[in-house]
Amino acid sequence: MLLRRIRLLLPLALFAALTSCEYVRLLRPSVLKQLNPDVVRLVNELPAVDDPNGRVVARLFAHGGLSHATQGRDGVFRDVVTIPENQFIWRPAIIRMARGGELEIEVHNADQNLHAIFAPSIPERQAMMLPMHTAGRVRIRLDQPGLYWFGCPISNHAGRGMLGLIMVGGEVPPEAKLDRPRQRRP
Ligand SMILES: [Cu+2]
Repeated sequence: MLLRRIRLLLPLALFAALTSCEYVRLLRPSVLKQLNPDVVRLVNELPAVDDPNGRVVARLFAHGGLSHATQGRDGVFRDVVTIPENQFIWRPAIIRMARGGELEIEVHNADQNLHAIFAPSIPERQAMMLPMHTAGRVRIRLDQPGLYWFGCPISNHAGRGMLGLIMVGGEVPPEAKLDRPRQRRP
């Protein structure tokens, strides 16, 4: 008898727990509308990023989303980034390169403010000014796998959200890896 009652109550309890759970609210149409393909790509990519970096990336760059740079026949990776109006973000905020090499970023400033891009590169960082409603291209070289930051150096734009990230994939030589197992972080 008791067992039967539990059998009846358990699904009800589970249902109550689920519907009161915050995550279910993510399924509302108004929220789903905000999940544009760039953001979905970012969410899908996060499990591949190691723990501490994954958390930083998720916290700072979620609304700009992620895109995969495409590699042309000439071997150069290319991607297009937009600065939307009045948002002080890069969209996408994260560019994923499958491996090291050259990356050409086409930047469109759709905002009414002057912006600029400072991007890491070997041997020297590249910079480009972007007056309002203009576009331009920067070509950079990143040889090693890892996370590289780019940003807008004007006023406090980077602090307001104009920080972006280039994630370069690929393997590093064994001698460049840490010689200890993966550690648990607090
Ligand atoms: Cu700016």
